[in-house]
Order: sequence, then C-alpha cells, then structure tokens
Amino acid sequence: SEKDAALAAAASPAAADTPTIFDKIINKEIPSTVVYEDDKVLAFRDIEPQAPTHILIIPKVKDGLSGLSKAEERHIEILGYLLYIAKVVAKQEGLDDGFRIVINDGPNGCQSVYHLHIHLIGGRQMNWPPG
Ligand code: IU
Repeated sequence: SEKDAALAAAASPAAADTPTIFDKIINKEIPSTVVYEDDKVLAFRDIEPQAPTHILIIPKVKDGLSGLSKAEERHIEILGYLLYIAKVVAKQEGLDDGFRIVINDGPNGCQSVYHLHIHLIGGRQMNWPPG
C-alpha cells in the first residue's frame, strides 16, 4: 500500500534521494572545514578523523547516489571526477608518501551516511588488511 511504501521509505536510510546531513554541509547550514570546493564537489575534514589527514569528498548533487552500489551509467563522469579530486586534495595535503581511499557501502561496509563519499585518509602508516 501507499502507507507501507511511505513507512519503508522513511525507515530506509539508503533511500536514493533522501537528504542527509551532507546536504546541510554542502549548503553551509552546518559548518565544516572545507579544503576544496568547486561547482561539482565539496571536500571537507571528517569530524571524527581516523588519521592526521581524513577528508571526505562528495558530489554536491546526490542524484540518487546514496552509495556506490546505486551507481548508474549517468554517474560515470562524476565518479571519475571525485576520484581525480581525491588525488588533487591528497597532493594539496602533502600526502607524498601515500594515502588511502575508502568508500564504505551498506551495512557490511559500515556506511553511516547515505550520500556517496570518498574517504581520503593519510599522514600515517596504514594497515592491511583493513578491519
Ligand atoms: P561512512 O563511510 O558513511 O561511515 O562515513 C561517514 C563519515 O562522515 C564518518 O567518518 C563520520 O565521522 C563523518 N561525518 C562527518 O564528518 N560529519 C558529520 O556531521 C557526520 C559524519 I553525521
């Protein structure tokens, strides 16, 4: 029924176009430390850094990309652009000895915010395998 559908949509944080806290960060309704911004993407420092450098790179327009698992062909350009900007920001942050890129997806991936984001983590030796 319509009610069941509405309940399911409200209960599902993965709903493709449900706004998240990242929309408020993009709109500057919530402050963040922005390290890179252009018309397509925003990069800002994670509030709970897991390393000396921990930055999130996100598309300004969600367009259904609640996570990488929701990617469609129309997203190919922004996906490539986000990865390129991750490299630009890594350089800007002086991560010349290397860094790590992470995209958590879904419950098993420990995703907590359902607006696609690339973690750029660096400034210390990483471990492998990841937890
Ligand atoms: P995840 O991959 O969905 O688990 O990553 C979400 C990240 O967003 C996580 O590292 C949080 O610390 C971070 N974050 C943030 O930087 N600012 C916020 O207001 C919220 C989460 I909520």
